[in-house]
Amino acid sequence: MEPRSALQKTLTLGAAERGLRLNGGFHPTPEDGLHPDIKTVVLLSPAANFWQVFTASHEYQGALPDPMDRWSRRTIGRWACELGGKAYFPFTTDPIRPFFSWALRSGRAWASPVTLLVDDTNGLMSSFRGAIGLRETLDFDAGSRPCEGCEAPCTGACPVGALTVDGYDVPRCIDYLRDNPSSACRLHGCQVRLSCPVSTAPKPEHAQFHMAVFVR
Ligand code: B12
Repeated sequence: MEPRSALQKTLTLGAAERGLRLNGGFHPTPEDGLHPDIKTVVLLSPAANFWQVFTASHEYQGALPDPMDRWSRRTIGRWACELGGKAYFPFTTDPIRPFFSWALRSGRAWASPVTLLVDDTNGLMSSFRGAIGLRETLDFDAGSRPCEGCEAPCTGACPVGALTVDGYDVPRCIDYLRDNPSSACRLHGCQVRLSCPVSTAPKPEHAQFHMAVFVR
C-alpha cells in the first residue's frame, strides 16, 4: 500500500519495525460501538518478517501460554498508546471484535469461494494480529479481489472435504488434524489456504505453531 499522507507513512514505517503491515482500514459508524472519537480503524497483518520478529521476543522465548496474543497486546497496545489511539485484538471475547467483517469493510479483503477471507497480498493466508483506532481520518486505496479469473484450487484442496464451497465442517477438520500429526496440514498449514496462488507459505515452524494452537 502506498503511503498517502504523513501519518500513513509513519504508520507504514511503524508497522514494518514491528513485523507488521497495514492491511487497509475503515471508518467506523456509531453502530460499531467504538469510542466516538475514533475516525479510522487500521487493520494490522503479519509482514513477511513477522515470524523472525516474534520468535526474538520474550513472549515466544518464555514459558507462559498464548505467547503470540501476549506479543500482540504488548506490541500493538503500546504502539496505539504512542499514537493516541486504541488497540483492538481478534482474540478478545468480551467484547468480540468482528475482524472478519472489519476486513470485508476495508476493501482489501474478500470472502473466498470457501468463505475464508482472501486478501490481495497474502491470499487465503490472510490474518490479523490487531487493529488500531485513530482520531484522524485516513483513506486507503481499495484493492481488487484476487479470485476473479482464478480456477479456485481452494475448492478441492481439503484432504477430507472439511473446508469447501459448502462451508466449514470444523469438527471434521479438527478430528483429521488430531488423528494425522504428520499430515501436510499439520506440518505446513491448511492445504486449502496454501492452495491459493496468492498465498505465501509460512515457515514450517510458523505453520506448526498455529496448527498446534488450533487443535489443542
Ligand atoms: C471464532 C473464530 C473461529 C472459529 C469458528 C469459525 C466458523 N464460523 O466456523 C474456528 C475456531 C473454527 C476458527 C478457525 C480458524 N480461524 Co478463525 N476466527 C474466529 C474469530 C476469533 C471470531 C469470529 C467470530 O465469531 N466473530 C463474531 C461475528 C459476530 O463476527 P464476524 O466477523 O461476522 O464472524 C464470522 C467470521 O469470522 C466467520 N469465521 C471465523 N473464522 C472462520 C474460519 C473459517 C474457516 C470460516 C469459513 C469462517 C470463519 O464466522 C463468524 C460467524 O459467522 C475470528 C477473529 C475475530 N475476532 O473476528 C477469527 C478469524 C476469522 N479466523 C482466522 C483464522 C486465521 C482461523 C484459522 C485459519 C486459524 C489457524 N489455523 O491458525 C482457523 C481455520 C482452520 C484452518 N483451515 O486452518 C482469521 C481469518 C482467516 C481467514 N483467512 O479468513 C481471523 C480473522 C483471526 C485472525 N487473527 O486473523 N476461527
